Amino acid sequence: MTSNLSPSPAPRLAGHVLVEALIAQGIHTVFGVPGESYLAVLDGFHEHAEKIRFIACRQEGGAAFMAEAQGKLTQRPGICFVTRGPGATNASIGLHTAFQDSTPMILFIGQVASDQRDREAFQELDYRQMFGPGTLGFAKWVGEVHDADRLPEYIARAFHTAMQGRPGPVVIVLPEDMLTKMTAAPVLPRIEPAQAWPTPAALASLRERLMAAKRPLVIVGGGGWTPEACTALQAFAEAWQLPVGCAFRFQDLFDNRHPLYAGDVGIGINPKLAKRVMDADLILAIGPRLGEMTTGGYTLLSAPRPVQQLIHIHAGAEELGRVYTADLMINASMSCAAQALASMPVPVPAPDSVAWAAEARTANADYLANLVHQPVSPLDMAEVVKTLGRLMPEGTVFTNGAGNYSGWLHRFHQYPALQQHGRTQLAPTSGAMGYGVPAAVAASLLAPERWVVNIAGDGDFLMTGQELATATGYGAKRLISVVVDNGTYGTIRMHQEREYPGRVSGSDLFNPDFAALALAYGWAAARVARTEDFEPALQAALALDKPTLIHLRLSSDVSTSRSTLTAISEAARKRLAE
Ligand SMILES: Cc1ncc(C[n+]2csc(CCOP(=O)(O)OP(=O)(O)O)c2C)c(N)n1
Repeated sequence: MTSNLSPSPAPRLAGHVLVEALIAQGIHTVFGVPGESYLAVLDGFHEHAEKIRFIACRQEGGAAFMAEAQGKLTQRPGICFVTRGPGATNASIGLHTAFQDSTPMILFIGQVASDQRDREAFQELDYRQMFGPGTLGFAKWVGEVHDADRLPEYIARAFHTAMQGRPGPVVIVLPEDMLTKMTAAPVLPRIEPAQAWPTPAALASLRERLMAAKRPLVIVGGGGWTPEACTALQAFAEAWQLPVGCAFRFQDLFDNRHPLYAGDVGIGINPKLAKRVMDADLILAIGPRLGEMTTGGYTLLSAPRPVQQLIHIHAGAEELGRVYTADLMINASMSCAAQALASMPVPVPAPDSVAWAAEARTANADYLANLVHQPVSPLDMAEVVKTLGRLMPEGTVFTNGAGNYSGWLHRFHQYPALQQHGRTQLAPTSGAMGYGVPAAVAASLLAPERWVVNIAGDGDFLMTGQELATATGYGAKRLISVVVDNGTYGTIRMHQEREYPGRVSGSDLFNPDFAALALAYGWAAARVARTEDFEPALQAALALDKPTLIHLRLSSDVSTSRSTLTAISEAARKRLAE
């Protein structure tokens, strides 16, 4: 029998074999917090320091978010290493985010030695119970490696599982004694995910339904998109003159400046687009799992059977029919689906004569009209976002976590498409606060030539703000963090005013001097309280050779891009009085 593996490598530490395997998979950076449970792996990183680096983060939540961002940026699994119990529990937020966002990621966890298992040994946890697929939301698969000789098999499966079907996180548990065994295990070549193609019959049915439609709308989203797939998606939309909306926090899959762009189907959706979704006679969902945030809480598309005709294309068979019983379900990888759609014969006569050509133009006009805002003083968030869009170089990566402040970014920033600059929106569909700072640090360290802007709420920022130290320590430069300080967990305050007006509880914040904090981390800093001071502060940050934090001081009354706290509270009081 022939083999394509290099012939019998010399025996070496299993911890080293693991690091060699990652290098062979094209991984040059991993994120983590060290632990005594996986010293042999750390020694492997020392051994191969010229080919791979271990970024030591300040908390495992930050490390896991960084790996998740790496997965989004590279479309290959982001890699995170943490120690047992306390490390793994801290990292769980990154796993949950990777799961909800369909991001390929592998979390390696050091585990107690095999001869101590099941004694509740020091920091012992059973990760199969904790993160196993039975929990429906942490990991696609949890593997525990007991035999060092089988490391290549586990790693290969981890890479396949993370990237195939609906992409997502995998956990690999590493018993300490396994890592210190000597093994001659081979290093496997780079793994490519298996792809699923739509069948000719499914495509024919799709085409027939599209030809019969009067008001179709495409919604794109989900994991597994490549530049080629996004290019094909655009070609398909152009050939058929289809309006395209992007699912919640997947706004960079279609060029927002394209005349067929209809806007984002997420939180704070343009009311006209929400109506367009409801009035459509055919929704062609390519890739999104059609979750709560993309469906307006399952109201824009009612579950399980929407009023609109629904064609659902998804890479994970288990997602099809999970919530929505679509009229046509196609189980296909995004690149295969998009290529197949792009090569589908277009209608005769010319595309301009399709029934919905005028609708597509109106959809875009509505999107453009939604970019116009009413100026607010003294500090206008819409102007801040527009200034960033104007001054930052094309292809700048924007990151955020969770909070009302992100609404201005989502509404007013025009993201380019993935095929133009890779992913430029790193934002958690899981709604995890604290995501934006580590995601920005990861993006900056992985691609130092690019500019990265994080926008964070004051609550959001301090959840992972200590990762500013990681940025400084590893020499990040083209990095800006804009902290939107309104002195409150504003989103929660908004919900309180809606449901229990005037009864504020648990949502007020005491904040540090953010600019002074940034300086202490070795960053530059600026304070901005008026719209006109933002542009000079940004210009100064762009001229610097180190990261900058820009502290925006905002009134707590500024709640969303459409309303103030006072207005929300008054409307609620009126409603309750009726
Ligand atoms: C880790 C985490 N904890 C709690 C929440 C619930 N939550 C959602 S938004 C929010 C407040 C965000 O406050 P801030 O960052 O100051 O932004 P703002 O809403 O004021 O713009 C909270 C507590 C969450 N989404 N994630």
